[in-house]
Amino acid sequence: MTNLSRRALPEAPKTFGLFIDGLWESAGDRALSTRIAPGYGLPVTRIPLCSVEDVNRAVAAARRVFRAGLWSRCDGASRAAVLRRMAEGIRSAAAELAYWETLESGKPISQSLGEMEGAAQNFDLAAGLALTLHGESANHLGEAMLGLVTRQPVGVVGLITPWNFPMIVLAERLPYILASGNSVVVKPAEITSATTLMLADIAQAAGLPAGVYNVVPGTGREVGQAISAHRDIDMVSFTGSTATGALVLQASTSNFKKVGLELGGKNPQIVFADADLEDAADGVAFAMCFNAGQCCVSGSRLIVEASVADQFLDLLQDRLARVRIGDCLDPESQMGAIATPEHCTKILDYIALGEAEGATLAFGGQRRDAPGWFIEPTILTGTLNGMRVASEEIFGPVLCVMTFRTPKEALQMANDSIYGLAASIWTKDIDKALTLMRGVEAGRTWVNTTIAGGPGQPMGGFKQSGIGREAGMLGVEEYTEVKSVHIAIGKRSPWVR
Ligand code: TXE
Repeated sequence: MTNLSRRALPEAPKTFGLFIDGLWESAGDRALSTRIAPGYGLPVTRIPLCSVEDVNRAVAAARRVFRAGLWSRCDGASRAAVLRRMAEGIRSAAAELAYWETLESGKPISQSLGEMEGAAQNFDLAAGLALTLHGESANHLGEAMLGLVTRQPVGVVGLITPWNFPMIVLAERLPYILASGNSVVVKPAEITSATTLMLADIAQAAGLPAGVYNVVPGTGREVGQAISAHRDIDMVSFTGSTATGALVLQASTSNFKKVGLELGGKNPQIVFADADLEDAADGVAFAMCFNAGQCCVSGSRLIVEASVADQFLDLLQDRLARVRIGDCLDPESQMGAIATPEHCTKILDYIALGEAEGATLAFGGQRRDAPGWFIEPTILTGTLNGMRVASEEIFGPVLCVMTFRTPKEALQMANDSIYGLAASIWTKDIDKALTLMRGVEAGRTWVNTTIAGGPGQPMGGFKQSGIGREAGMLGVEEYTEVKSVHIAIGKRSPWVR
């Protein structure tokens, strides 16, 4: 059982180093970025900002160990044992990891604890996949030929992660990257680097060879860009905004590295009149408030059947009024802070823009008076996909509401977006559920639930929400190269006669 008593704030900010080739280095003369806890407005961590030179050293270490084969060529069972020990290490340190995650990110402590367990489960799953990863054989090529399709690690992977889910986004990628034998250079978001750095000790204690996991915190412009453009990195995995994803993709052409991108979303919650409206209201409330709406799969557009729209909004508002917002370290809090004051202003500006565009502010819309940065769950009604509030990713607890009359219209509204990350469909009619599920353009689709499910299923987006898939066996395969092998059997039929 986790001890859920409230822990005090740290007396002084904790200073971190960087981690290259199995060794901690102190910040030295590098600039230190001080993180102000968004839930409290107090300094909590100090993170070194690495240079391009640091990236080069980390990549060289990752390449060295990859070539040496300590990890890349060891058997799957050995890799699985290390990944399982990493899962256990995360579980043992969950309270400590969750504490720093909450301080840096502003998420409620109960959520952070849940995310540490989620992270551990990804390592457990990847351990199993390390045991089972294999290729194919082609025994149908005739008497004189056997075909093999083998998978091998792609090499050195650069991993750039965002601030909204520092540990869980890392854990939805890292163990799958490691499962096939790759080495990794990670750049966490500059404002939430603590848990990615803390994982280095866990990896080392679990027996991951030096150089396989390197962490170079720093800015996106310098370190992120250097990773994306690096000629000795074979693949880059990026999670963040669509605009920055485009920069990563452009930089990756330096050596045409493989690219995985998980980008923004403007995810529809489609509610039919025949749904269990109580369940749907609870789901829609959760999907817009989870992580204070700073979530790529956040439910940010409500597309509700006109005949029940008023009734549904009453049910939804009743629930939103009861969401417990605030004090991130209080185990009872459900919704935490907005990551930065700049982002808080951006969300409030979007709410004002919505009203200027003709939407009605039906619920919330205010910043909470607190030492940190909190915004109430907010509903804008009368929105249309053509409005900026209904088409751009706000990344806050803001729901845009529109109504439909037919399933065809609901589908058309849901798909009228440059994004295609996630969608939720609420109906008790199996035909509607299956038709909408097939037609909706979204990498993750939920029926009568939302933001649910474990790491066993792949995640990723359609359209401008990304390239590739993470987690599950597909997540392991993304980080492998496929080799097609033909083996002749018997005497060669001569070409030169
Ligand atoms: O994102 P960035 P920001 C969306 C969300 C949010 C907006 C801006 O709408 O409001 O993006 O957030 C690194 N080369 N999402 O500015 O810039 C950066 O250091 C390489 C959605 O924080 O995309 C960080 O580690 N890397 C999203 C990571 O990219 C660069 C999660 C993400 O930051 C870089 C986060 C560069 N030139 C934001 N510039 C989701 N899909 O969940 C920055 N980075």
